[in-house]
Amino acid sequence: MIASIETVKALVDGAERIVVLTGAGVSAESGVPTFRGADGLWNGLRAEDLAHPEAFARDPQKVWDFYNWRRDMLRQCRPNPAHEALAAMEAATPSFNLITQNVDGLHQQAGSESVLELHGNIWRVRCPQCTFKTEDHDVLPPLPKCPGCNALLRPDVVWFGEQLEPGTLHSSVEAAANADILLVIGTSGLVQPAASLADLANRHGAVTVEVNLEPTPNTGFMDFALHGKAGEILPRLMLQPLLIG
Ligand code: BJW
Ligand code: ZN
Repeated sequence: MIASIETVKALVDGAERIVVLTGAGVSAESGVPTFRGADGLWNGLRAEDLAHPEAFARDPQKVWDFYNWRRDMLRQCRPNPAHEALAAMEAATPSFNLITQNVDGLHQQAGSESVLELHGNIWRVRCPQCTFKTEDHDVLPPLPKCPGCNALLRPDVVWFGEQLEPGTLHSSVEAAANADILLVIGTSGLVQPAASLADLANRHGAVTVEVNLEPTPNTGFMDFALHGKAGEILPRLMLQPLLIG
């Protein structure tokens, strides 16, 4: 059901346990391209087709070029009012969980402290052969090698067909199952298991609210939908009433 911001704000204000699931749309107003739709192209290739272990095995140079291009682009991106409103919501709410599918680190840059990163983080790089893992914001050599074992390093992100980090997934499932309200913001809801967190929360009695530019396949089973830009809607959920007198 399409709701008014006032209705959703009253639900957020009245909730004790707030859980938020974000996707690429929350970073769109920071200039980060989304995955699907007209934006989801890189050099004529579909971004989601590069996020595959098979693509990396077939042409690691092309996949690394894509990730290095994104790292370079992301260095210039800053959090937008949606990220900032969610950081403020966390600070104002004793039980708050932010689950993100995004790998860009913009929630943390905005001040969010406890972020469950379902699909990893683009600033981290790891060795598939040994335990080496590192994090920095530089553009890397075209084919970076492990300093320990010389294997080809890879971005520490989750590609299609790969398992999500079990602890992060477990914490996300627990949070969704115990939420009073789940806000699902800027995701097409096509990628599993992230997409089913909304259904899970719903079945456990949470109020579910979708914030998106447009309807998604999940809109039908959400309790409420707000259509518009996350960077315009979320700050309005955090507005405090003016004190008079
Ligand atoms: C705005 C806006 C604004 C724009 N304001 N809104 C069950 C059934 C079928 C398949 C599967 C299943 N379980 C698992 C699978 C397979 C697969 C999957 O889900 N496939 C489907 C696509 C069919 N899942 C997996 O493989 C996952 N692994 C797994 O489950 O392991 C076990 C297993 C394996 C195999 C079989 C069974 C079990 C791993 C998924 C990893 C996804 N990885 C990526 C890349 C991450 C690294 C990187 O960034 O490079 O994650 S793919 C890409 O999609 C990325 C995103 O996090 C993810 C979701 O995208 P998102 O965020 O929703 O973005 P968009 O672009 O799709 O949507 C943006 C939205 O924003 C739109 O709706 C806009 O309208 C909106 N918007 N501006 C508000 N200003
Ligand atoms: Zn190594």
